[in-house]
Amino acid sequence: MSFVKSKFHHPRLPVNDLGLTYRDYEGALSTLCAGCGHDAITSAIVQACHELSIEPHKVAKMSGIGCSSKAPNYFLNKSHGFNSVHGRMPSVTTGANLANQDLLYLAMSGDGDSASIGFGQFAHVVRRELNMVYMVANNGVYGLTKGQLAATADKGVRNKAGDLSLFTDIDLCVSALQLGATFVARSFSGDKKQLVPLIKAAISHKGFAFLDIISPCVTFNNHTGSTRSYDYIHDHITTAAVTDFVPHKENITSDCNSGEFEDVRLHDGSTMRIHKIEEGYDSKNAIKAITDIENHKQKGEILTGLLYLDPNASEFHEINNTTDIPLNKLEQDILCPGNNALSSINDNFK
Ligand SMILES: Cc1ncc(C[n+]2csc(CCOP(=O)(O)OP(=O)(O)O)c2C)c(N)n1
Ligand code: SF4
Ligand SMILES: [Mg+2]
Repeated sequence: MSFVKSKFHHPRLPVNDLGLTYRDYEGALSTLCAGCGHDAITSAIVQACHELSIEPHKVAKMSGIGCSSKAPNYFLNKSHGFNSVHGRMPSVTTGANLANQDLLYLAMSGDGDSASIGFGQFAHVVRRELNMVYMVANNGVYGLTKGQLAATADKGVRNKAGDLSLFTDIDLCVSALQLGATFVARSFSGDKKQLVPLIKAAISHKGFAFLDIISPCVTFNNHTGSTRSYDYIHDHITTAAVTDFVPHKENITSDCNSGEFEDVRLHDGSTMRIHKIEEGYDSKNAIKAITDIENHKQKGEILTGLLYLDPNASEFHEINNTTDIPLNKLEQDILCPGNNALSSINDNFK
């Protein structure tokens, strides 16, 4: 197998507003197992960023450790990236975002990375409402270390080695909702039609956007009895709302009858269109979203789609009233308040 990616592409590939083709948003050749769900997520991210005409140099790809955390190497090779430490991506992203709020923080994590060693960091970055897109490639196992059960594995399932999951699983969408995330969605790596608009909407959301993506591990969690295998997901997936994403510069067109969809205006002026297939599904109700997730789980189903959105969300810098200028661009004269200011501060402590 060759590990060199061909640079050749068709001369008439479609270009976006920046004149870039989707190939300009690709990364290195993937070294993940053939058929790994994480590669499908990579492809959805490439498509979403190309269609949104994201400037690659204004993106910071953040990750921890795991097969999923390797994935940022396979998209957006012209962007910044920080492959950090297992479970520590949220604190590294918080630091980076504090220093430069002008970048788009696209984070990729695994269920081991976020629901086990990094669960504490996950909880705090949600409640701090950091402006970022936090994606978890959820396969129910630690893929990179050969298939140990992750904390997202359903109680009672066995991994490929036969080990039984003894404890209650952690549902990261439920946790994110309880901790105050203002955008919460779940999707499946094999459903690009649903995944791409959700990624685009998450990118346009101002505030903390969480996306849990069921992403089967073909090597260690695709056996009979697994609740994260391709077959199981195909048989048990239920869609809460079919979501479409419409950038504000495009005319909104639809051949749906009114009542079949709802347009939700996002903070950046773009529009998210939710096609309701469940009578009265309300994506603005976090409590109901938790109940819906749990009710479907009782029936052995995985509820996907946009589960919750607060279009008027705030974010970390706003809440903390920080300066609009990225900290890494503050000049000496702003950073140093001068003698008089220092003297008056000191006077307060006398
Ligand atoms: C501090 C630390 N503890 C443990 C490990 C070993 N380790 C590497 S990846 C991993 C789990 C990865 O699982 P997940 O985050 O679900 O990613 P996946 O490989 O399934 O995509 C573990 C336990 C490590 N690298 N660092
Ligand atoms: S071990 Fe599993 S998660 Fe890791 S690359 Fe292979 S299929 Fe993907
Ligand atoms: Mg995993």
